[in-house]
Amino acid sequence: MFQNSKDTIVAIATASGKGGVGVVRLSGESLEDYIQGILGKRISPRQATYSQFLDSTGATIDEGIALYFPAPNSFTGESVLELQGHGGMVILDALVQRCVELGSRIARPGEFSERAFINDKMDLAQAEAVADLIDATSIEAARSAVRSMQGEFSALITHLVEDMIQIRIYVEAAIDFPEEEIDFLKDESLLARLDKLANDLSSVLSKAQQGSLLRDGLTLVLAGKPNSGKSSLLNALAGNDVAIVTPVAGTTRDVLRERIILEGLPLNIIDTAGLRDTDNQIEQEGVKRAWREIELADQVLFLVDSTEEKLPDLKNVWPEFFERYPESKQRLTLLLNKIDISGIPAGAVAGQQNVFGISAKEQTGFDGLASHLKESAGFFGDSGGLFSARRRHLTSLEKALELVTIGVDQLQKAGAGELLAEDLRQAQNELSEITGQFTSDDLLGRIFSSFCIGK
Ligand SMILES: Nc1nc2c(ncn2[C@@H]2O[C@H](COP(=O)(O)OP(=O)(O)OP(=O)(O)O)[C@@H](O)[C@H]2O)c(=O)[nH]1
Ligand SMILES: [Mg+2]
Repeated sequence: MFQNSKDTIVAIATASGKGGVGVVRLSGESLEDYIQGILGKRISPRQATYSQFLDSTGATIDEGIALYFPAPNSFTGESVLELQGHGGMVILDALVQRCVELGSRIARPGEFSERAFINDKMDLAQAEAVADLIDATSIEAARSAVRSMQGEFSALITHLVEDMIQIRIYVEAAIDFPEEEIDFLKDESLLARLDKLANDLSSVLSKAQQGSLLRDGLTLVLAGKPNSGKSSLLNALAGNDVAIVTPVAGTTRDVLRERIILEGLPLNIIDTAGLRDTDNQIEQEGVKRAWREIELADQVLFLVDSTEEKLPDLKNVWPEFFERYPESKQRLTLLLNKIDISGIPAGAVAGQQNVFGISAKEQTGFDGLASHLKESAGFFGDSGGLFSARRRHLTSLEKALELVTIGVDQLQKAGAGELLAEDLRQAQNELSEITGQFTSDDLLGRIFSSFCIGK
C-alpha cells in the first residue's frame, strides 16, 4: 500500500454531522486542475481566499474559504487544498463527489498522516501522537500527546539509537581487527557506556510507561466475595450511583465499567460479580466474566468484609488467585472494607504490604489507596514532562533493554563481543520500529488504518 501514493486523495476532515464549518481536504502532487475546476480561478498560496465552490455545470455547491498549500510546505508534504464550507453532510459529500469527478479518490483512514510520514514530515511516533491528541480523554493526556507530536519522545529515541550506533561501531571494529587486541572484559569504558545506555533506556521506558498510562488508563478490577462492597466502592470512586447496591449477596452479575481520573491517573474501573460457587446460571456466568476481567487487569483490588474476615493474609483470603496467577502478587491489593463497623484503622495496615482498611460507605481510607495505586502503576503524576506513548512503544523499549542487558551479561561472563554486537544490532532495530525507520509495511498499515478518516 505504501507504493501507491501518487494519486490525489480527498476526504471530509471535520467530524461527521452538522457544524458551523465543514472542511474538505485534498492532497496530491499537483492540485492546479482541482483549484481551477472547483473555484474557477487561481488562488495565492497560504492565503485565505473567499470563493464559490462550483459543480461541473458551474453551479454553486457552497461558498467559503479556500486554502492552498503547495508542496512541500504542507501537512502531507504534497500539495494540499482545504475547502472550508458550511458543515452539512449533503454539501460536504457533494464537494467530495466533485473532487472525485475531477480525478481524486476517497482517502483511506489515516492516509493523510501516512503521506506525511512517507514524505518525512513526521516520524511514526509523531503521527501516532496526532491520533492520540484527537482521541485524548483528559487535558493531561492531550498535553503529553502534543509533546510527542512535537517530537520530544522521538528525540529521546533518536538519541538512544545514536548512542547504540557509537557503541556498535566500537565493538564491531574491535571484532574486525582482533590484532588491535582490545580486551572487552578489561575495557571499563565500554562497560560504563553500556551501563549508561541501559540506564537511559530504563529512564525513557519509565517515562513512556507513564505516557501510556495517561493515554490508556490503568485497568483496575474490583473483585471479592458477594457483599464485600465492590459496587459500593465503584459508586464512591465514580462519585455516581452507577451500580446497584443491595444487602443481597449476588447483586451484581454483569461487568460494569467506569472511567475516572484519580489524581491525574486515568482509571478504567471494572466492577464484577461476587466470586462464589453457585447453582444460579446467571450468577455462574457473572463469576466467569469476573475471572476474565481479573485475568486482563493491570491491578486487582480484592475486597473483603472486615467484619467477617480479619486475617489480612492475602494467600489465605484468596487462595484461588494465587493458584491461577502464582507470579501476580504485585497486581493484587487487599482492601479490608466496612471499617466503619469493624473499627480497623483507615489506610495502609501496619506491618502489611498492599493491605488497606477502607469504608466504601463512608469513603474513608481512600487517600493512601490512591497514592498506592499510582505508585504500583509507576505513575508519578508529573504530567509536566510527560509524552504520550503506546503499548507497542513500551514493548520495543522493553525488548531493547532486555537485549542490552543480555549483551552486557554475555560480554562479562564469556567475553563474547560478537554476541554483544548482535544484541545491540537487534536492540537498535527495536528502537527504530518506534520512529518507523525500521517498520514493516504490514505494521504501518495497521497503525495508520486505525486513525480516523480525513486525518
Ligand atoms: N457499613 C458498611 N456497609 C457497607 C460498606 N460497603 C458496602 N456496604 C454494604 O454492604 C452491602 C453489599 O454492598 P455491595 O456494594 O452491593 O457489595 P458487592 O460486593 O457489590 O456485592 P455483590 O454485587 O453481591 O457481589 C450493602 O448493603 C452495602 O450498603 C461499608 O464500607 N460499610
Ligand atoms: Mg456488586
